[in-house]
Amino acid sequence: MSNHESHATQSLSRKVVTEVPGPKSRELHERRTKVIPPGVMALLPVYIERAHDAILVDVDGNQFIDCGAGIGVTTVGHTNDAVVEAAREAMGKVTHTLFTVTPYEGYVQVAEYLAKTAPISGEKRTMLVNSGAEAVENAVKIARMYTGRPGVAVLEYAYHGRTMLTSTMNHKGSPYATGFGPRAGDVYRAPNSFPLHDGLTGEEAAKRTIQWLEKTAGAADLACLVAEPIQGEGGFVVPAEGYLPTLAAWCREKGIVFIADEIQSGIARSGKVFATEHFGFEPDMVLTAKGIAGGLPLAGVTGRAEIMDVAPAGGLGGTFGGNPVACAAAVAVFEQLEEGTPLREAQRVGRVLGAALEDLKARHEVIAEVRGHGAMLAIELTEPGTLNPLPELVNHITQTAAQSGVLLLNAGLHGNVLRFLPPVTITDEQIAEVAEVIDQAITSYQA
Ligand code: PLZ
Repeated sequence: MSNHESHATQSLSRKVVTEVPGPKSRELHERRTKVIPPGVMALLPVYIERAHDAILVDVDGNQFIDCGAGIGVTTVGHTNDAVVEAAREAMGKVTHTLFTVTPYEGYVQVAEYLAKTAPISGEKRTMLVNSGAEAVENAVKIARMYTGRPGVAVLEYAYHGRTMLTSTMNHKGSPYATGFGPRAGDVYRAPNSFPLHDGLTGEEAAKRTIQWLEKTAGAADLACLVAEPIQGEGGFVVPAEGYLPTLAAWCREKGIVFIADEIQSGIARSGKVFATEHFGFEPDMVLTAKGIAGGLPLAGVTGRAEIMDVAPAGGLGGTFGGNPVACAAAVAVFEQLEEGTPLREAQRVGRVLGAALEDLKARHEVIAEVRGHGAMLAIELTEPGTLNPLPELVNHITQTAAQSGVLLLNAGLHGNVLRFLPPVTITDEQIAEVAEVIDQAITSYQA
């Protein structure tokens, strides 16, 4: 516990001392626009100076309750003491070698933890890369080599990244792929299971997905099906019970590799180490990133040994993949996972925030649904009595909340979902404040 700076930040709470963004942030933003293209956007252009647990402190001294955790990254809390300490120590020992040139223990340790925790039976292997999109790319490459087939099946509402292949795999053309083409070939987007909108049981929805894929792609042409057990950017879509197990059984029967993209839903986010565990099925591969290293860039492709072992020596790698500092941070995250605190805290957030959101739903007809698991919850906002999306209301809420010192993220194909993925260290009091801010924002919109 040598991290005195973060301890000083620990007791911080929500505080707004300037308009948002404040003068220093506006000045930085001005500088930024001269050197950074607008394609790299800023949802809330307050410039962050430091952060701890669930609080972000900006350069003007404003303190925000963070309900986004850098889009699901700092699950164990911003500047988590053990993560910071482990990374500092590793940094001073070895910053980089390139694991495929001269290896080091940290990479092996992360692969051992993933072999132990990934929801796949039997022998497992892991390769480490830098980002979620890179994990998806590698998983698809390996699945193609293993099956000798080209096709990649994905689901409606999916998000898998911003590289050429993964931006083709996303449901949303704009802003991810439109105009950036040509897109990757052999990607087939099938209907998903979205209980609020399709009213189907898991079996019915799976049947629809399977029929669609068999008709358009043909099972014999499919290398893999890539699915987020709980869809992230798509709006925290939780599939109906039985959907994923039915798909997984079909994949097994047809020799299609089932790849669970747990980049947003994994590593304690949903109240289980992997969200897959909520649904009772076994994928062939599971992808991790975001929360795995507590804020440092690291991602993993973990899969059944039989599949992972097909790539020849030298066929997999990358300069920075499994960087020693990032691996040390990941080990610090896994040690905490083993001890149990992040899971217990994610479950607490699920209970406390879940109840607060249900309470809001009871008082505001515009909330069509509260959904999700653990510290991965969302509300969908629609015109009362219909399912017509209300993205303007979501914008109003996020903007009003920012002015009150709460950072909220939207999601969903139509931008009408508010998603909550705070660091699990967010306190019950902070959750109550967030709910109150949203309550007032909805009321002020309707007024
Ligand atoms: N798969 C399920 O959620 C990343 C995107 C942020 P990278 N989601 C946040 C942005 O606007 O670029 C994500 C995900 C799922 C893959 C990815 C991609 O992970 O680490 O951003 O490449």
